[in-house]
Amino acid sequence: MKFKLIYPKWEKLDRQTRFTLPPHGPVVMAAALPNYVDVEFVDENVQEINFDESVDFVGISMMLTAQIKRGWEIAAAFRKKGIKVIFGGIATMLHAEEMQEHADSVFLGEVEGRLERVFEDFKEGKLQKVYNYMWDFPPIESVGTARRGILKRDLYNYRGVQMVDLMHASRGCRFNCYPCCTRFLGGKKFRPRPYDKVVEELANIDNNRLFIVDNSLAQDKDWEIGLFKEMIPLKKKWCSHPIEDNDKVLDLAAQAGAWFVYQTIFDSSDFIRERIKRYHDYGIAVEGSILLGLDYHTEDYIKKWMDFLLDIELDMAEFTILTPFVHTRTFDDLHNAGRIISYDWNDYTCGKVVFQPKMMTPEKLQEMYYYCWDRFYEEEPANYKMFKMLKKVMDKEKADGTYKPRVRE
Ligand code: B12
Ligand code: SF4
Repeated sequence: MKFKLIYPKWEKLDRQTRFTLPPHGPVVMAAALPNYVDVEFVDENVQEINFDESVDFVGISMMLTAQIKRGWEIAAAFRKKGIKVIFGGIATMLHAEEMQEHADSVFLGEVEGRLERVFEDFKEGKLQKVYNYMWDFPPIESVGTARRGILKRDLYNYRGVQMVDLMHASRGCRFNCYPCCTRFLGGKKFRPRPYDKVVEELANIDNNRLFIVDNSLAQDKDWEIGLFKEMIPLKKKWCSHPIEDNDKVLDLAAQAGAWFVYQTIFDSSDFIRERIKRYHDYGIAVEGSILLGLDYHTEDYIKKWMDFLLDIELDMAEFTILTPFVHTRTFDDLHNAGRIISYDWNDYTCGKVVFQPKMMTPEKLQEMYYYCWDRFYEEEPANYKMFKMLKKVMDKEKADGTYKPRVRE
């Protein structure tokens, strides 16, 4: 059976460094497909979709809200030809009801151990409108090695340099941050994968540079310590979301190849200054994730905050605008207060103001967003900072003999 799995394109943040990471959801999903399914994957962010190819069944994987309207268009084109379409992925779960209007079937939840039934139903002409496995999590041991072979990996590079492969060592998140919907998706229980499965998967990725995409590694100190100890012999180099602020953990993370972290910078306190310094003390670079538009953010506050960000010497920064994604506390508050000004999901890129800020006009917040990007990268442009980060990883690789020139011919 020929199954075409598609990852729709979305609009990137307009000041962001231009490169595309390989998607993770689809390759993990593909690992759980029954053997008789012949899967072909298309990432529309780097490839064209051939709508004329003959296929039996189409799957559309959507991670971000900003992808879904394009996903609907793609689905409509295939359904017009009589080809059945199933939706899955994070944004499908978040927008479950409206998704059902645009597909033959909608899969909600994690797929491991569940796709046999879906494909049997399809073969027998009994595809269900909804497969709802939300919060009915499969055993974490059943998560298999992602099927990276379906990716055209040489399309994911920065100026010809091969970038990272993606991997996850756990699911769930025990925190419940204001703008985030992960609790709704993966549950509040932290679910680590068994170390041996993680190590086996890591060891078999033929790329030394990785992005460990877990929500936050800082969920369980003992687990982190165990994980990093297991990872040291692999000599991989990796970036991740936050790592626990603890000497032993940071030291082991650095030994295990921690290259940089995406760390939310929520204010200009000494706590944040110290947090960043401590990563740096262990040789771990930091890409700050800075969210603009909270109720106490005035123009003056943001400007002073910018000075602080430059002062603490963040290696890179990504500025985003508070966006009320569904199934977050942010959405509940702004929606209930009548402050949302756009429900057009294409605007939900995190680079556009879609709500009425408390301390300024939407136009001013949009202007401050560009101000922050421009000010942060004024003296050292993003390409230069990016190159410095790459140099850090190359130096680490040269030091432990894992360096391989990765520039494509
Ligand atoms: C990794 C990640 C990223 C990576 C993405 C790398 C990549 N190429 O994939 C990075 C760091 C780049 C990123 C960026 C952003 N992200 Co992000 N990210 C995540 C994170 C932590 C994990 C996603 C993941 O890979 N999960 C693991 C995979 C295996 O799970 P999965 O995709 O659900 O797949 C399973 C099932 O859904 C199913 N499945 C998947 N596809 C399909 C298809 C079919 C047909 C079927 C049947 C099943 C199926 O099978 C899989 C196995 O069970 C999530 C949080 C989360 N826990 O979901 C946020 C999350 C998706 N991100 C989010 C956001 C907002 C962003 C940003 C827009 C803003 C930001 N700065 O964070 C930016 C994007 C900006 C831009 N540049 O365009 C939001 C999405 C909100 C929304 N509604 O759009 C999330 C939910 C976090 C949050 N803040 O709430 N992100
Ligand atoms: S922002 Fe990170 S730590 Fe906070 S709830 Fe979301 S995934 Fe968890």
